[in-house]
Amino acid sequence: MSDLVVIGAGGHAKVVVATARAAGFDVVAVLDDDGSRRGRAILGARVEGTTAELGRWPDALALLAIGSNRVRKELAARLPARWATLVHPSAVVHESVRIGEGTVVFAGAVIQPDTVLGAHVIVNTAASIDHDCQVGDFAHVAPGSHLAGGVSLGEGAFLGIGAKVIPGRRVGSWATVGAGGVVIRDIGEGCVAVGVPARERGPV
Ligand code: JB2
Repeated sequence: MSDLVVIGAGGHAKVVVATARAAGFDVVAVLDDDGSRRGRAILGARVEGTTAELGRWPDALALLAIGSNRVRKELAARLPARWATLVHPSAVVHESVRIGEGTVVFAGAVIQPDTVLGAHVIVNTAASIDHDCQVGDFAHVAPGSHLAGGVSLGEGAFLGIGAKVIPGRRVGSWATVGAGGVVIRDIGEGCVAVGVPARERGPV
């Protein structure tokens, strides 16, 4: 059993702790830079301090359990950690799929052959990613979202809950697709797209 330090003590961390335990990790500490959270617990795992204290667990792997794609990017660049990769045992991930460090795949997700997931990606509950997709670092595919084959998500892209992307389309870096949106045309870098079909509302 590997030791894991979970960074972040909010709602996303709760699911990360549950996933980590299901995947056989021992969650030895939770850290949060909001000092007021010290002493609280996430599913029984104590908030021991801030990320400045990461060195207290030199042999543990770590996982950024913060929903904000930009905050995960900032912390990944700054913190001297060895990152875990978590896959819930109920997820179906083809053996050809490549998964970057720090990435989490939650319960019920399905990932099909030859898809590549970058680093610190979130594949949330019951999302599906079909064959030959490319998912950039720090992207987040929210619960119940579906990517058809050959879709590409840029770095930090966010697909809201229940969003869908038809085959071969690209969602640009740091773009957002609103909940339930259906992407049938490429979405530009940094754009917000909403609706069915999803239409761009311009940069954030
Ligand atoms: O700038 C920051 C920062 N901003 C927020 N730097 C650092 N180091 N940490 C930051 N945080 C941390 O993110 C907070 O201290 C806290 O630990 C966490 C925010 O918690 P919250 O419960 O608000 O959100 P979350 O990121 O855990 O979960 C969101 O994203 C998930 C994917 C929620 O929307 C969930 O419902 C969602 N499932």
